Amino acid sequence: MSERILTGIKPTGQLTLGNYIAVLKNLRKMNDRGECFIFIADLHALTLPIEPDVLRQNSIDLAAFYLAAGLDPEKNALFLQSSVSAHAELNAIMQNYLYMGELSRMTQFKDKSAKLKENAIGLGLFAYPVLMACDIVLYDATTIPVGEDQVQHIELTRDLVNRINNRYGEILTMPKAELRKVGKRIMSLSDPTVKMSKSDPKGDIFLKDDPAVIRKKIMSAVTDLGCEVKYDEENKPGISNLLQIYCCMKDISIEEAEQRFVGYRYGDFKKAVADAVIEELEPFQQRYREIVANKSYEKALQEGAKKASVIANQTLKRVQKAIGLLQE
Ligand code: AQP
Repeated sequence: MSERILTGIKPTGQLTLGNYIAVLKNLRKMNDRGECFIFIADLHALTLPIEPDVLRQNSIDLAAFYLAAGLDPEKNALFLQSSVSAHAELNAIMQNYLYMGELSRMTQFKDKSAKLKENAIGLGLFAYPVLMACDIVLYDATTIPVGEDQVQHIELTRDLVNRINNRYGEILTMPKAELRKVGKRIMSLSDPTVKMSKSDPKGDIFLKDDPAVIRKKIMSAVTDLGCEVKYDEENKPGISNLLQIYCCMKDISIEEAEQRFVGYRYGDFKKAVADAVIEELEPFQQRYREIVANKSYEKALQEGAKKASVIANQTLKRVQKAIGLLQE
């Protein structure tokens, strides 16, 4: 089977530069590599409290951003997770094949639940990796491009596939995580020791930010002692983060960027980073505004859900049959 790529983003807040680098920037290349299933993870967005209007608006924005990033809806499937019911149906089955001990070791659960009162931690937050595993196996996905924080969930999905295939025969496809060399974890501009995150927005660059706002945020980003533009995560986390961002915008290696900035002062370096981000995001934002205005995401989502449902239902049936559920 040729490569089948699956990727999703949760519509939990305004999209950040971290989401752009992790997923959106690579969509065009993904289109050329194989068949892509690209979804809006709206069921996952419910794992933390969210207002209905906000969820709706974030989902629309995300669909428009996917299209603005170059997703070809004719060739690939763009859909809402909640519009393909097989996700929830397979989840009801697979939650019996992943265990409490495994789920409680997930660092994302530990991080997110630590910020909540105990009686506000939903079961869905705990069981998030089960649904994520279902998202992946439903499409026989072979390749999952992710940021570093999601690798543990993909490993758990691989354990689940092994478990199911060993017990019932080869019914699920083994996926693998694809991690970029540069940009696997973009950090906050105001605190480069924490991840840039849409549900905890501090020091974020949002994809809807005006160029002037982006410039201001980058120019006031936290930097480090010293004056050399060098990649050193431990001693220079602020400069290292800006270097990563620059490299992702320009598609170059860290070594190339270090060479380029020999003898630069921090201020001039930041200006170059701001120029690079604005140059990349301005045309993308223009396309996004056009798509929102003409609502072309509506047809793309409808067609995408139909295409996705065909494949997802085939997998669901295969699993139901293998485990002994009676099917007409
Ligand atoms: N800062 C980041 N650096 C690199 N990759 C990132 N990703 C997110 N933030 C960064 C990657 O983006 C993809 C989609 O993420 P998601 O929305 O499904 O979940 P997330 O990782 O939890 O992203 P956020 O922004 O931190 O969302 P919230 O705050 O809602 O939890 C994933 O591949 C992710 O790795």
